[in-house]
Amino acid sequence: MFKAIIFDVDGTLSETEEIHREAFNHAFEAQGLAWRWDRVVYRELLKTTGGKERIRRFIGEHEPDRLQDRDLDHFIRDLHATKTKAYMQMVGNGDAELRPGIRRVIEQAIDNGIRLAIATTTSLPNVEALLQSAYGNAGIKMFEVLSCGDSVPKKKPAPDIFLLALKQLGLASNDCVAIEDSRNGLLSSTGAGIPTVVTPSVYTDDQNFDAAALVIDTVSFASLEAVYELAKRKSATKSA
Ligand code: XBP
Ligand code: MG
Repeated sequence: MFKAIIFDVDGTLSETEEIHREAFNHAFEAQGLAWRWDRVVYRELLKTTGGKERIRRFIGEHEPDRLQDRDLDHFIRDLHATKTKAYMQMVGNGDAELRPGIRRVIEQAIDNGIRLAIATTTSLPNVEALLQSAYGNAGIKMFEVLSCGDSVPKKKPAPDIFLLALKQLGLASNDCVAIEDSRNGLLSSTGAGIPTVVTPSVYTDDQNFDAAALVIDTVSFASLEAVYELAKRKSATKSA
């Protein structure tokens, strides 16, 4: 049996990207910017992981002169902080529901002594707000490892964030299974050698998931067990 489940957050634990999008637009308005990200624009921008990196990409594509600004880093950091505050507020108001199947998988993992970890590009305060809203104060303690956002030099699709989660768990990749919703996330988890189940989300349902062991709408504990056993069998045949 696998020893740990490593969860992605946005789009996997919960369909939070619409809340992120609203929070970005709130921050743009609050800072007097005429920018508005609609769903079509956001679907494309989401291919750039990390909110700060996403803002920088948008500036490069729409207001390239700003790239010369000496205080651009400060401007982006400040704008992103406003966005994170708005996001936390909305999640705190209960706007984010766990995706179907997630609560049951977490329950069964705890019943079976399976360790829980998170590997996400989003910021730690956002993860804490979501876990708090879903489980109250006990939420954060349920996850032994919270590997988030800027704690690694390279964000998804680089494997860094999943490698950090493995290191903090003290486990090998083939002791774990991962759940992701996006191609960037899948490339990151499989890049770290972790068998991965993909549950496509509203913003990733058109992406390529060839590297996934399994693509399903709703994750179940049995689907994680199946993916783990398949990966174990594959590595056994390879070494035979
Ligand atoms: C998805 C992301 C994040 C969020 C926005 O993270 O790429 O950037 O879109 O959150 P995940 P921040 O790995 O959980 O799918 O603005 O805090 O980056
Ligand atoms: Mg995701």
